[in-house]
Amino acid sequence: KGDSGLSEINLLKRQVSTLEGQLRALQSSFSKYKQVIMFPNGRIVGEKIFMTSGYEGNFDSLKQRCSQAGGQLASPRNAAENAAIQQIVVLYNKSVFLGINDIQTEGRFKYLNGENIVYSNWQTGEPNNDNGVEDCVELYSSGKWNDKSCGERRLIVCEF
Ligand code: 293
Ligand code: CA
Repeated sequence: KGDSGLSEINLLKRQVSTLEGQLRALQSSFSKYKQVIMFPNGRIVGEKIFMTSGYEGNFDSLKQRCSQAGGQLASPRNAAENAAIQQIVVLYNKSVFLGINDIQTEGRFKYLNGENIVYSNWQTGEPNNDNGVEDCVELYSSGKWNDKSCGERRLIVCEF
């Protein structure tokens, strides 16, 4: 059993080296597929992916469509995520509805899971609950937010 231990080690070394090569190839292939699939309607921020299908509808319709696809309406939790959604708004020149509203309690904006928002980017003077009917949140091409009636139609952006 003298050098059979050594050849076992050498065998394992060759197997590890083979796997390293296969992993590098997989990483490079995956990287290219991500570029392709994100063009031009998707953005990646950390672990989060934002994507539009170009569909427009009211808040309930957008919420349902994102959920049906296994995601949820875009809910930016920091400036980087907000900027990624803004890029999609600029690309389409259409404002989007976020997964944020104050339907439950006027003036207390929450995510769809009921959590209070941890980040906001209101336009100066917003939210103003204009005419007392604005419980949803749209994101402008400036990246700034405005509260707006949930019955208006806006561009869909989902997060996954
Ligand atoms: C008012 C005053 C405007 C503002 C608008 C939006 C509607 O008309 O300055 O832009 O409300 O807040 O959501
Ligand atoms: Ca408003």
